[in-house]
Amino acid sequence: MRFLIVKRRWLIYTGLSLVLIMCSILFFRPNALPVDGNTDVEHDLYTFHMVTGEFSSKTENGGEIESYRWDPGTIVVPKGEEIKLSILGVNGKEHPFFIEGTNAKGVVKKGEETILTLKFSKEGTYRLICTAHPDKDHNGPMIGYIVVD
Ligand SMILES: [Cu+2]
Repeated sequence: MRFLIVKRRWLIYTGLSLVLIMCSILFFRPNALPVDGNTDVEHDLYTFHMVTGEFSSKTENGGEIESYRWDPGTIVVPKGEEIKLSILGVNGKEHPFFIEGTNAKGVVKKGEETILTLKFSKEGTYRLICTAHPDKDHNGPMIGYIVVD
């Protein structure tokens, strides 16, 4: 029976070699490993995107229920920074809206992008409310939440 004898020193040398190889790869090609937070999109840091969406379903007695939504339903934005909110109309013909506690308002139309420039000076949660679909009796609630932090 033959045994392969592995000396502790070999393991250490092998480990050190691997570390050295990894370091030289990173030194010569710093983008070789995927890194979170690659800042190529820095200019877009304060642009927030939403779309208008729709849920629909049939009830047991054959009725239809539907609800329009902002998607994502919540965004977190920085306080005191100018941000852009871009909303693309996908579902629903038209969504007139306002942001509670501000004078921001507008309309999102199907196939069009509505872009607002906003700056919140106070922390808090602001509701983005579609006046055509504000609650369940009007195919809503189409209410989004803008958390200013
Ligand atoms: Cu709406």
